[in-house]
Amino acid sequence: MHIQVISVLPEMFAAISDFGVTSRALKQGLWQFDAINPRQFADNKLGYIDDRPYGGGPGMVMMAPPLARAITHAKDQHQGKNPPRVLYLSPQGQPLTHAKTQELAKLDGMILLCGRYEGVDERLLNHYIDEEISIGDFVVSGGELPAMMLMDSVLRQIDGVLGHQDSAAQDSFANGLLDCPHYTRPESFEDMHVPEVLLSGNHAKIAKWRQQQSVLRTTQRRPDLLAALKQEASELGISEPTDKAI
Ligand code: 4GX
Repeated sequence: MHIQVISVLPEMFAAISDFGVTSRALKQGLWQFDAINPRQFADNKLGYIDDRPYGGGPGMVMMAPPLARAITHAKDQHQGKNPPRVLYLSPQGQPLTHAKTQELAKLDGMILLCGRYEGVDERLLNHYIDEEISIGDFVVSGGELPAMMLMDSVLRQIDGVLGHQDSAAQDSFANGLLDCPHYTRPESFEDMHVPEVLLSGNHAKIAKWRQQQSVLRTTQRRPDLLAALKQEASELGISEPTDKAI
């Protein structure tokens, strides 16, 4: 997958290109990365790409023309047979979910527009952006960290990015539930013991316990996820067994 980011702070992306599993995968050629600074497409020598908002008010708005040129340039540079998806990160977008990261992981490429200041001219969003995505109902100072969160969550769905083949399948949300608790040595820590079942060596029992813990935690912490799972089941025509004649 070829990921191109458009950002006035391209150096921030070292966090994902130079560290951890995403860096190793980049070196292995499992994905390609380019950061494009939209200042290079400014129509002034100083590289200004923002201006005051029409109608007044505080802050600055990123101008449409330089961003349009940056996106067009990114599309021209795109490697891969299918056109890349153009995404904008903002709190006004659709919430990012596990299902969305799986969908994006199948793409040949993504162009991620990272906004700074108060936002981006709406006309650019309407004509150059395929999808607006939010990483949560809170505000950060720019689209770079949200873009890196999206990139990391998408990249870990790609075969070979995680060390262990089924690590991604074991993640929270992979089956619509929260993850089970995990333990490692020592067996006893500050008078707290590892659950006996995990020391039993009975793999069927262990799998059952982990599944129960996942359901219990989801019920206690995220009942909304359980409700979504029930909704999905009913849409698939899955119902609880009945002893009544049909
Ligand atoms: N999930 N931000 C975008 C720029 C901005 C300001 C105003 C539109 C209107 C965010 C999030 C997020 C901060 C990225 C504001 N855009 N992005 N940025 N939550 O908070 O994705």
